[in-house]
Amino acid sequence: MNKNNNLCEITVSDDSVLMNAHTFAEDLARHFHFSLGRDKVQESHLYLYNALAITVRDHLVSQWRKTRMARAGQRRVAYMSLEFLMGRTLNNAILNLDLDDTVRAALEGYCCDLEDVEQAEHDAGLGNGGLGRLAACFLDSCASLALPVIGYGIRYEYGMFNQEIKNGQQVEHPDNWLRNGNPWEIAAPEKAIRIKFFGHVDVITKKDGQQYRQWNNTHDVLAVPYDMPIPGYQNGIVNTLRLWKSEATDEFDLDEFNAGSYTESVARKNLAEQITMVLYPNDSSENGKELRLRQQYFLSSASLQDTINLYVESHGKNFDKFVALNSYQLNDTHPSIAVAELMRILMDDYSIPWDDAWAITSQTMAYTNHTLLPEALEKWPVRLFENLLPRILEIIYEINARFLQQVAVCWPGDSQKQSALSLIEEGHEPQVRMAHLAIVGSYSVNGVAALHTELLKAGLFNDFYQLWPEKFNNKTNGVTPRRWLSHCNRSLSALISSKIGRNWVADFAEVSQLSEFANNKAFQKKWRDSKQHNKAALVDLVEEATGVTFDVNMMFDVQVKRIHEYKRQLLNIMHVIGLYDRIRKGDTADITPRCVLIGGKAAPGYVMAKQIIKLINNVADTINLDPKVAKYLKVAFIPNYNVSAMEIICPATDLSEQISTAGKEASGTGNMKFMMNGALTIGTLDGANIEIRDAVAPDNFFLFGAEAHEIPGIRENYQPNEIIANSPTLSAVMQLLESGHFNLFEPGIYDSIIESIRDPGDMWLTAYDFDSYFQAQRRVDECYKDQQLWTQKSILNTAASGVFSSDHTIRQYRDEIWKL
Ligand code: 26W
Repeated sequence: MNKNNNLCEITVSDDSVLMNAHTFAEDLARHFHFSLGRDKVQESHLYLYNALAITVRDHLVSQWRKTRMARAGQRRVAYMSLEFLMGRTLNNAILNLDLDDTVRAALEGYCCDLEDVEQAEHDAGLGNGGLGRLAACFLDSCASLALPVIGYGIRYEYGMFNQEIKNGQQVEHPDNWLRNGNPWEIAAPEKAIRIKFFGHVDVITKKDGQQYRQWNNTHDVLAVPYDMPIPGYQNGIVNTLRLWKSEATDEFDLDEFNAGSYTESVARKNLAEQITMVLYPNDSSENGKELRLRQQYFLSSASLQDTINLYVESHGKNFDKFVALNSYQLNDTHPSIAVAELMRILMDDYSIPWDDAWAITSQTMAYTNHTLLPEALEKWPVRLFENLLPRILEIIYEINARFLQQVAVCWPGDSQKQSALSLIEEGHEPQVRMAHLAIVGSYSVNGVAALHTELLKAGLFNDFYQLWPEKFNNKTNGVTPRRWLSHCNRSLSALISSKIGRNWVADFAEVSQLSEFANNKAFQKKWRDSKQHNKAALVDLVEEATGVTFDVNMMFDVQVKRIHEYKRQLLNIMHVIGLYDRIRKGDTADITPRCVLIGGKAAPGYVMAKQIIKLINNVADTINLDPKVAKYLKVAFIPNYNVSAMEIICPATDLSEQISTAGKEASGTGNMKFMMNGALTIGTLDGANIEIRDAVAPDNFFLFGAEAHEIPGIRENYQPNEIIANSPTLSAVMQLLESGHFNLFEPGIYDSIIESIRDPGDMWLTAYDFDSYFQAQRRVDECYKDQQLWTQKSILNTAASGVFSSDHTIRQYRDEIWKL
């Protein structure tokens, strides 16, 4: 211990001596008995889990400190995201720290398996779907590649809702994921940051006549950091995910206080705490709720101030080196208000003139777009800004005025271009277009798959592309092979390692060596055995969750993702109805028995998506009750699909359903998880499916459906009723739907679904793609009958999945955007 001034530094002699395999069991016992005060293992394993988590965390903390120290003075990236869908942490930490054997040995004294203990951990579901899980995979890859990237997000008290299926319908329950505490987080209340809201802007004139602006009379909220460790894969690196919790300041409203309303004044603190209370469960349409805008500003401001404080600590108020040392990646437009907020901080807090502040901002911000759906593009009413963030609105107006001058130079006298590109959408309720703010303020704009980026450049953002072609680039998504193969599929991982060694976990390109063994009969047999083993685990999960008994000898056909019309779960269930019809009519000669699993959550306000869930459940009930059908077809809707469920589902899947209307799915990442685990894909030419098919070769992918470039032409003269009339299979499906076969006691509940299929304005072209889909499914059936051929294709899929590792993606971010 050495004392200097009032700073007292405590050094621990040598972490590696204190914590090693020998003492792990003792450390675990000590935490169990003393830190937590327990002496019996309960059925829930909660305390044992907590003791184990703290013990593992001890190992992380020393590496965490070393990583932090080694990083001082280096260029860093802040990955800003309203969502981080982390799932469970324990097993990932054990894998990345290489503690598996140690932990298993230590648990022997407690009469339970690691797998049992892991179940006690609640998923951290701080995200909706693809975008949030991508952020989590990226953090794993950044740490594994030893990159100085810090994640910034919100510590929602309630994550993604829990979904229950009651009478076939989705019912939402709050996800109180912190109820039993969170052993992984470390709070630092002393590092809280002040965030301003409301108030007004004063113009102050300095002695030298210079004017500057002050945002006064604000209602401030504190942002308290909670840090989560992000271990790299067996490389001694531990990065940080910093999640902000909102808290009230200890200040009282003086007027209220003097008026004697002490209790009211204290109670008002709740308002501040509301900001980080709950994750918004919408993944495609924004309904302009003020609280959501508060969350966005809260995250952006806290994270920017945090990075700037760190910079100022070592460089003082000279910002010359700021651009060289900092970059911000905006995960969609959700944190794009950071563009204006960085301007505000630099100008108002550090007296930097506009032009210099803009040079800094526009050379540090980078924006990733995740969707082409127009309804998902965020816009905020100007009137909301006026009230909540008046200073920010001023800055947005000024950015816009200067930007529109540039537009005028490029397109002189073109007022249409002015209004199309403006950051402000005029109308009776003027709105701020957040995507425009993000593009104007960033040096990089990227899409998340090749097709998606091309569509952005050619369509949605074409004007911006013409202005600044050099900003636009593609970064095809990826997923981490640690969680999505090594951890979740132990049997296949062991088999892979037996052939090519274990280095593929760190360098996933090495899986390509598997293609050599694709035709090896003995290897194929083991590959199939592993799949059967994983299918047995999924059978248990489905049985427990739904009561439906799947059969490992049937093909497992799976579609799990958010429920959305463009993802076309409806098309999937229509194929199921078509199969059911064939089976009932005795046309079973070339049917391959299959178990169809569908899962996913619908946004609570998305009526059509909820009706689709109900339809899937009713179809499942009808089919599963029919004994004549059981041999050929079983259907289940798995409730509460989440990260932990996917860890059991993707290793057990034979057929991966990626059937979105072409041009609508930006990338998809579930498609990659299935491929890594040896599933074959049936899919459209959409998002990353295109790259998946190219990588594995067309022979090993079941393609169907209209292509993105054909779709506008098809829509022009779309006659679904004619298509239905001309297709016997589709007619039979519609007949079953329209006769009320699946809703005998609930007349009319599917009318709007039926109408949507028959509507010439159907955006998703369900009827158009049906026959093509049905035929592709017949090719699937045929192929699956030849188990050798199927297994060969399965091996080739895993072998070709190397480029879909998020390590590969992150290397591209590192080299082409972040320049780390
Ligand atoms: C306005 C509310 C809101 C919330 C979330 C709008 C949009 C979103 C996300 C953009 C939805 C999302 O998760 N998009 C998905 O991002 C994945 C990662 O890039 C892609 O793989 C998916 O194709 C895309 O749908």
